[in-house]
Amino acid sequence: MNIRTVATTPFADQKPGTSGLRKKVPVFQQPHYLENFVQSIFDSLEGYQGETLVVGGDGRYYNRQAIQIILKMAAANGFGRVLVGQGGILSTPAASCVIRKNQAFGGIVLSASHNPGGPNEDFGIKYNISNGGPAPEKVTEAIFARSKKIDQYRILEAADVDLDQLGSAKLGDLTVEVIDAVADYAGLMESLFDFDRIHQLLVGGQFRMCIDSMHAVTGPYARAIFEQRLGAPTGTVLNGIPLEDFGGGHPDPNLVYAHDLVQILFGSNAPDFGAASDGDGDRNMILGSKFFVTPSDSLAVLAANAKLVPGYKAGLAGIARSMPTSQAADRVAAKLGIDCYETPTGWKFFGNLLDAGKATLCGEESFGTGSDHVREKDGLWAVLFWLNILAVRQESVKQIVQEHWQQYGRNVYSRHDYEAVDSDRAATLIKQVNNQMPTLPGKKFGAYEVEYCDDFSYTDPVDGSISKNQGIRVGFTDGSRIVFRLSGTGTQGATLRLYLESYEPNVAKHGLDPQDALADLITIADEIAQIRESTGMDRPTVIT
Ligand code: G16
Repeated sequence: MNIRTVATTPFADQKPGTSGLRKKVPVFQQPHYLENFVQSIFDSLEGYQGETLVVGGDGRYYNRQAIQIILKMAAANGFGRVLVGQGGILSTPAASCVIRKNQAFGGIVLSASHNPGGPNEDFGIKYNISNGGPAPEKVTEAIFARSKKIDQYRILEAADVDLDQLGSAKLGDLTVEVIDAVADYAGLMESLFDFDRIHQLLVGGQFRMCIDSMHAVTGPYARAIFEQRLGAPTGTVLNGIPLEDFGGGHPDPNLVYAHDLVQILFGSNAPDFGAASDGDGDRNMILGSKFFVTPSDSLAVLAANAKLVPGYKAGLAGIARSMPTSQAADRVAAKLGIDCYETPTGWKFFGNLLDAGKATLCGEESFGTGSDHVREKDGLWAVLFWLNILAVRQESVKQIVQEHWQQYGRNVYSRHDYEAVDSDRAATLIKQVNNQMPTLPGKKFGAYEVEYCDDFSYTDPVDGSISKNQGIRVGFTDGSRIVFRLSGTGTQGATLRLYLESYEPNVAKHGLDPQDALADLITIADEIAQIRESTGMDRPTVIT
C-alpha cells in the first residue's frame, strides 16, 4: 500500500461556521474539496502520531464515501487507530461519548445536522477535540487559515474498509475498529437516569409516548433504549430507519418540520409525551399532550427539577445558555444560588465552562440541551431527563411547565426565521440596525423604552478569549429583548433570526399565544430593522 502525496490548490470557502463546514453535497464532491479540508484539520493539530481518532456521521448522503477518504487520509497522516461507528453511523452526542470514553485524540463528525440530505442537499464536517466537544474558535480559525494555503494532502492507496462488519481491519499501519454505534452511549444514559422508574412509567399502561427520529441517526439509539431496554411498545419510535435523504424530509425537530409528530400530539386521543430529534441526534423537541415546550423553558424546567434525577441529584454547579436563549434559566439559577453564563450561539462556547466545572447544564433556544456527561448537546438525553421527571412527579408535561411559570413567571419567547434571504440584503439589514445602535437607548416605542442596544461580545471566563459581533441585542426597560442575528449554519443565502422575549409574571396571562403576547415587540422589530422591506419577505419562513 502506497501513501500518495497529492498536489492541490486552496478553496476560498472553507471557513467553518457555527458548527463546522456545511455545504451542498456537490460542493464536497468536487475533486480535492473534502481532502483539502481534512488535511487542513490534520495540519492544524499537533501530536496525533499513533493516537486514536473517532469518525462517524449521521448517515446522510455522502457519509460513507467521505468516511473512506478520511480513513485513508488518517492512515497516511500517521494516526494509530480509528474508531468508526458501524455503517459509518455515530450520532453527534455518541461521537462525543466515544471520544471521551476511549480518551481519543479527537474526532471527525460528519453531519449537516438539521439540514436536509441527498445528492443535492447538505453535507458537513467538523472536528472535535479530546474533551469530546466541538473545536474552539482558535482551532477552527487555524483550520481555515491552513485551508487558504494548502498545496498538498496525503492519502493511502488502499481498498475500502467494510464499515458494516464489527471488528478490526488494517489500513497500512492504521488499525480501523468498526464499533457498535449505540452501546457506549446507551450505557452512559443508563448511568445517569433512573431506568427502573422510567420502565415502570412506560409499561404501566397509563402513559403513552412517541418519538420521531425523522429517518435520521437517532432511530437505532431510540429503539435500543426506549423499546428494547425500557420496555416501550414496538412502534413508539416513528421513522426509526436512518435514510440517506431522511425520506425526503427536513430533519429539524421544530413545530414546522416535525409536523407529523405535532399532529399526533395535538390530535384526538393524543399521547402524553412526544419528542423529536434532528439529523445527527443532538437536538430535541419536547411536546406534551396538546402542549409545546419551548427549548428555553425546557432548559429551565430541567434545571429546576435536576435533583429528581440520579445523575444530577448532587446539584448543579451552574447553568449556561446561549445569548438569544430566553432568560428563564437565569431565574432558576438565581433561586438555586448558582451562576448562569450567557455565551454566544454555538455549543463550542460551553466546552470550557463544562471542563472547568463551572456549568453542569447547558441549553440553547435552537432545540439544544445537554450537560457535562458529554461535550455536545444531546437529544435523547433530554428525552430521558424529561421522562425521569415525569416518572417521579406523576404529573403531565403541561402541569409541570405551568407550575414552573407560576413559581418563576413566564419568559414568553419566540424565534422568527427568514430563510434563504439574499446575502447582501441580509448584510445591509444588519448594518442598518448597527447604525442605529447609538441612538436607540432612551427611544420609546409605545409603552416600551429601549434601555440598551449592543452587539454581543463574550469573554470566556476560563481562557479569556474574546468573541465579538455575536448578535445585536435591543433590551427594554421592562426586561423584554429583541435580538437580531444571522445564522451560521445555513448553506443557501443568509438566514435572519429574530429572537423575541418578554417577561410575564401575571399567571392570568400565561395562557396567551406567544405570537399575541409578543405582537408589540414583533412590530417594533420591523420598525427598527425594516425586515419586510429589506428581505422582500412578508412573513418569516419558520416560527418557533
Ligand atoms: C448548531 C450549533 C448550535 C447553534 C445552532 C444554530 O447546531 O451547534 O450551538 O445554536 O447551530 O446556529 P445558527 O443560529 O448559527 O444557525 P446544530 O444542531 O446545527 O449542530
